[in-house]
Amino acid sequence: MTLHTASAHRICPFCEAACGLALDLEERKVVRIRGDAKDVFSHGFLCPKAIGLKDLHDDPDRLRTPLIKRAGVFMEASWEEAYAEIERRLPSIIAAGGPNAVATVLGNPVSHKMGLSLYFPPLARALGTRNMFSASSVDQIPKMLACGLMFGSWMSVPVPDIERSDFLLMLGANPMVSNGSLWTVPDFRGKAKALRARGGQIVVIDPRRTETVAVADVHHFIRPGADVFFLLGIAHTLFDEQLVRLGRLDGHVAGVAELGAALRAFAPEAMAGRCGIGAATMRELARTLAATPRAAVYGRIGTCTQQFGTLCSWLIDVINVLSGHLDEEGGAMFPKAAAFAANTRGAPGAGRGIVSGRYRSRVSGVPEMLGELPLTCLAEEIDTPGPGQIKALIAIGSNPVLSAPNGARLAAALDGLDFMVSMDIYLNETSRHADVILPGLSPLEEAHYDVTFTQFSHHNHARYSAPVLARAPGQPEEWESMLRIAAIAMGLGAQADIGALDDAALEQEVHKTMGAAAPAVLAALAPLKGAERKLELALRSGPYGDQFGAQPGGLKLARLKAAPSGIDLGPMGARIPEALRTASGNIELAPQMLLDDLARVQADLASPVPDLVIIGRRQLRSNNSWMHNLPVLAKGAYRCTALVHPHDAARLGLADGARAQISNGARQIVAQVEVSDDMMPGVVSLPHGWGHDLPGTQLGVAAERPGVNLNALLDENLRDPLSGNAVLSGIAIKMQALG
Ligand SMILES: Nc1nc2c(c(=O)[nH]1)N[C@H]1C(S)=C(S)[C@@H](COP(=O)(O)OP(=O)(O)OC[C@H]3O[C@@H](n4cnc5c(=O)[nH]c(N)nc54)[C@H](O)[C@@H]3O)O[C@H]1N2
Ligand SMILES: Nc1nc2c(c(=O)[nH]1)N[C@H]1C(S)=C(S)[C@@H](COP(=O)(O)OP(=O)(O)OC[C@H]3O[C@@H](n4cnc5c(=O)[nH]c(N)nc54)[C@H](O)[C@@H]3O)O[C@H]1N2
Ligand code: SF4
Ligand SMILES: [Mo]
Repeated sequence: MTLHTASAHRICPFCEAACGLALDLEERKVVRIRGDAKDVFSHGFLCPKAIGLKDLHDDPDRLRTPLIKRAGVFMEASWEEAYAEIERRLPSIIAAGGPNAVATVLGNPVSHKMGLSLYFPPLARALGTRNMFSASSVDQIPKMLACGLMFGSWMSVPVPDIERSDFLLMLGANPMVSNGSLWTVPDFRGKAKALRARGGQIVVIDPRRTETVAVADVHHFIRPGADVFFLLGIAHTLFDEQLVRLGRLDGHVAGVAELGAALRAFAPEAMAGRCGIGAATMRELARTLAATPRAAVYGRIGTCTQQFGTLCSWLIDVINVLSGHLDEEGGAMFPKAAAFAANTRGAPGAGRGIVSGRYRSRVSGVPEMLGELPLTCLAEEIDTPGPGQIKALIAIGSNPVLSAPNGARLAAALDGLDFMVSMDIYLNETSRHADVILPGLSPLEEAHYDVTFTQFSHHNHARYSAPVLARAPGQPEEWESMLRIAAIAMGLGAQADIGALDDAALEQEVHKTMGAAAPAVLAALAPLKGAERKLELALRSGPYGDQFGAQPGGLKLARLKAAPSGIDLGPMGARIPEALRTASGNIELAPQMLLDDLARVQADLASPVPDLVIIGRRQLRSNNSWMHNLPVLAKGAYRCTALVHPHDAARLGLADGARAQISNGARQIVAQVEVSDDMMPGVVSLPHGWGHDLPGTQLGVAAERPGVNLNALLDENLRDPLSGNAVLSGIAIKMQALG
């Protein structure tokens, strides 16, 4: 007997680093997972989570069959039965309540899955609802708003060119654990080490002395939520000390004078007390940024999930522009993705800019952003009666009962819905509320192209992964289920020919974008279907594409398939003004909406500083709320601990390892204390995504050590008013020892 062995490649779908993995198979089972040393982008790097791919595939709790809830109990069902149940219940809700009676909520995995990200738009069009929600509004939407206003498209987010940089100022990010976010940068450790080896320096601003601080040169504690004061102090200094130099961007930047005037009130000396970082440090950092030819400022989730999230996000790139580092080698540059990037489509250099606030949420009147309403408004839109109330929900790769503030209210609201569908791979804290659960495939069973994170990659590349293992017969891909639900919403029924629907949509799109070339393009795409066909169209018509023959040697799917370790498209290059899509064709440095918000900062300067606040924390062997069921990642020491500075522990009588009650008004949780001088005094850190002790789930491993839910403490009504993003950081708490 011969052993059937094989090897395969797969881009890791677990985080934004998007590492290329090499898998060894025996008898069609994965036996080994390594980093793919030949990968043109990640060069063999992987983290411990990658091994979880195997555990996920084998997890007995992972759903493989649709579930339908009957009389409160989930029963296994066929795909036909599951779609029929949706057809039986969804259309009457739309008929009675109109399109807004159905809501959608998308979670983080949607952006890691080609099928989900490419086929949500047709589902959204078919539903026509304004009630769309996603994890973006507990995450990065402030950055997208700021970049949209400055550069003209939501996804034009500059990223540090770390391989050529000599100075990095990083705020509210911990890439040693998160492996980077809005910055696809596998092996941050290796790149940081190389930066320092060539004489460069990394400065980290964080209320915790993080794992990233351990590979940096300098660390400053900052009061949670106070980054705006620090960044204003630096931006002020650039004007005050005549350090502004636009360099090559001169002539492409509007609003410099207005900005200078607006910043006059924010001298570092006036900001220091509020942010906890001295004025001399802010001035020195401004001078270093101005004097270092290759430098960048980068901020991530810690700078977004706070009440001034949009201002922080804006100021980071304001400083990059003013200090001459935007769009420069070694600075903050714009990736040029091979497919799907809005800033590579249409006429280069100018566009329509972004629009937001086209409508407002029904209950709290929060403005629309990116076609969405804040996730923190979902519960009230369900549990507040009246015309326009949400009656049905389609949740896609989303677990807001744990991931969003006040999950208890949301859980109760979900129980009040007339109908709920979850597209999910687990029966978990959110999907337990569904009437129908449609399980996705294991990542090993589906093809992959990184639609989203190629747009934030520090080095341009294109890679495609073929399915590693065959899926069970009859198991649809997730994009097929989305089209099925779309067909049901359009009144075409569960038996509709979704292939024909997809063809019609493609024809329409190609005729709109390709004009006279459309018939030839459609003929070239004819052999493909679904997500792969969309990918082929985007690649071939994209910035490196073969333009359907006009650029022989250009990219197309067949070339990617022939290069399993990917195709290197080179380091980031200068893209201003070509990448801009603002109406003026300039970088808008001083959008009025942002200047106006400075009044709120002024007013906040005098606010009292609470003596104890809580922030979040990410952990290497975890991914938000959903990887705690994988044995290989769940093992080891108990991790859901509240880190408390020794001074605070002494003051509050909290012992290491003891349990303590943490409260925010009437909201309370009990957590295990871990005394740690890595914390800034007055700041407590607890990871999010835990709390797997709710009834009705099927998460055997996670339930053994459920942890506690940080979000149960947080207030769903606290938002950055500009972007609607949730405030998750710097919330005042009380802490009390338990006997
Ligand atoms: N306090 C606090 N809260 C936070 C954060 C924080 O820092 N602090 N971070 C926020 C951030 S940045 C984010 S992105 C959100 C994340 O919020 P969510 O996206 O709601 O949370 P996840 O835990 O990523 O849940 C993903 C869901 O997708 C399912 N899933 C996994 N793979 C697949 C698949 O292939 N197909 C389908 N259909 N489903 C799949 C999982 O079972 C799970 O139910 O959490 C936010 N919440
Ligand atoms: N292993 C692992 N990797 C992940 C995830 C995960 O759960 N686990 N989640 C993924 C997701 S969805 C995302 S969005 C990314 C996020 O990626 P990152 O943004 O790198 O996320 P964090 O590791 O949470 O780092 C945020 C840092 O901000 C600090 N911080 C908190 N409040 C403030 C503040 O007010 N000001 C400043 N300056 N700092 C503050 C925290 O102490 C923390 O060190 O990570 C992704 N990668
Ligand atoms: S860093 Fe992220 S993408 Fe890379 S192996 Fe780990 S989880 Fe996967
Ligand atoms: Mo996120």
